[in-house]
Amino acid sequence: MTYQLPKVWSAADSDQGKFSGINQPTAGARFEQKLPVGTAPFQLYSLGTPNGVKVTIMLEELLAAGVTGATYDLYKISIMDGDQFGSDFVKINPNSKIPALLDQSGHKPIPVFESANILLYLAEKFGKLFPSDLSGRTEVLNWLFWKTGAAPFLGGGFGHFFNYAPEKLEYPINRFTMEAKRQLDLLDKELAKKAYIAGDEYSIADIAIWSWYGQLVQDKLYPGAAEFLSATSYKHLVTWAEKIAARPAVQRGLAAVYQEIK
Ligand SMILES: N[C@@H](CCC(=O)N[C@@H](CS)C(=O)NCC(=O)O)C(=O)O
Repeated sequence: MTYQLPKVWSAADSDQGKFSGINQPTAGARFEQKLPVGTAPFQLYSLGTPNGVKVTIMLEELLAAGVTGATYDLYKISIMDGDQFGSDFVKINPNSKIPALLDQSGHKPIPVFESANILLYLAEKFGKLFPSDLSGRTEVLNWLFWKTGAAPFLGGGFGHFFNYAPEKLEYPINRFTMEAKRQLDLLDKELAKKAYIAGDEYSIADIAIWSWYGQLVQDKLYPGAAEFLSATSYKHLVTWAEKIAARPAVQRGLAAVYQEIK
C-alpha cells in the first residue's frame, strides 16, 4: 500500500525495521548503567563498525609510532542491545553513538565523542598524523570535515537502503547510489594526484576516510556493494585502500578485542 503522509508524524506508527528495538525520537539516558573503567590512560567504549574502527586504528598507529601513553582499555557497546543509552555512556557521549573515549591520563577525565574529533584530539595530544604547519593542517581538516559531512550519505543513506531497510526501495537506492558514486569518483580523482588524501603523508584524514570508503571498495561494509557500485573502476581509490589495509596498525585496529561490559 502507498504511504499516506499524516498531518503529524507519530513514532508509535512508524516501522523502524530491525532498529525498532532501539530507535526512539528522544535523547538522553534510558536506564542506569555502570560501565567498567580500567587503568589504561584511554577508556574506549565502542564497536567494530566503520566509525568505531577509526579509533582503534588510530590508537594502534600511535602505539606503533612509539607513543607509550596511547594504551587503552576497549569495551564493547552493543548498539543493537541499546548499551549506548545507558547513563554512564551518555555521560561520555550525550549523543548516544559509538565511539566514545574517556581520557583519564590527566587530573580530570576528559570525555571525547564524534569519531573525527577523537582522531583530532589524539593527533593533537601526541603530535602525530597531523601536520603542524597551517596549510598542511588545513588540508587534513578539509578532508576530515569532508568525511564527517559525506559519510552519513554513504552509511545512513546508501548503506541503509541497500543493506538494512526491510524492502529494496528504488527511489532512495537510486538517490543515495548516485551520491555514493559521486563521492567515490571524487576520492578516486583526488587519489590519482597524490599518495594520501591530504598530500604526501598518511594522516588522520586517511584513517577516517578509509574506515568508510576504503572498506566499502574492498566489499567489507555491505555484502555485494562493491560490485553494485562498480568499485574496481575507481582504480586509484582501490590502490590507496589496499595500501592502508596492509598497514600492521590498521590490521591490529580491526582485530582489536572488545571486552564485555557486563
Ligand atoms: N558522527 C558520529 C556517528 C557515530 C555513529 O553513527 N555511530 C553508530 C554506529 S556506527 C551508532 O552508535 N549507532 C547507534 C544508534 O544510532 O543508536 C561519529 O562519527 O562518531
